[in-house]
Amino acid sequence: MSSRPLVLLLSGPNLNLLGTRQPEIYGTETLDDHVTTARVAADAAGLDLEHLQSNHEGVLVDEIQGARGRCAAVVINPGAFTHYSWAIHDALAALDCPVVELHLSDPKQREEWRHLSVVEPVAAATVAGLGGDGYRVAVETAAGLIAG
Ligand code: CA2
Repeated sequence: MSSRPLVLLLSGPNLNLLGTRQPEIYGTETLDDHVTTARVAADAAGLDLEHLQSNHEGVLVDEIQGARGRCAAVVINPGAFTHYSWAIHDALAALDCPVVELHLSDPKQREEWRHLSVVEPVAAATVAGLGGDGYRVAVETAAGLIAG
């Protein structure tokens, strides 16, 4: 059994489709590729990493609630929930560990409806616009926050 601090990586709706459409925005890598990148970065930082993707808001809320007292940090790409899920906002706000918001694209450079993030106010850091490399940067950011 590992005793390394645990990072929970959460992926929101439609991110399971990565690599199949809109490569000009989201790249050609799959979600599995990004999770592998995150795992390598976590391992190098001495952290364990768990990943869950869901298209369902309540499943993500349950998973965030389950992270309380169990995880050292949460890295989340909430997908479109970023822009309107106050339920995810409230669940993240109740955490006792740092949250890193992650996006492949930079939503603030896209359509106006993507400019609001309801996750941003409860995140210690946001990583956006770096494509797949953002997964490495987000985990390294989480490691820095865990280390204090
Ligand atoms: O840039 C990001 O990572 C986003 O979180 C991705 C979300 C979008 O709603 C956010 O504004 C920004 C959408 C993910 C959907 O990904 C797809 C990938 C391939 C085909 C269809 C959707």
